[in-house]
Amino acid sequence: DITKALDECKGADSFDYKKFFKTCGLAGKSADDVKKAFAIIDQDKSGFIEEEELKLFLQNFSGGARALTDGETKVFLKAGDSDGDGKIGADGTCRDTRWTV
Ligand SMILES: [Ca+2]
Repeated sequence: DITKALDECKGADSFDYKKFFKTCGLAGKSADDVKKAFAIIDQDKSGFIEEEELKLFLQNFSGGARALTDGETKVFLKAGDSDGDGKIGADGTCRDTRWTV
């Protein structure tokens, strides 16, 4: 669940997106559910998840959660950025993301 997932990565540089998705139950969810999660992370509704939004990723789940470190954000972004433009497409199909678990 979410609380456990957040607890597992509360230490700086301990965030692992695969582990997080798995623990919070996002892994194996339908494309529609993933799309909903993307819409929440994409706070300015630009259709893309930019580095700054990704940095605050954990706070979308809990207001008291920490921001990701620069290193964690870069790894997370790189993992999901399929075309290397520095942001992650959050369009209807989410086909632009390589975040798979
Ligand atoms: Ca955005």
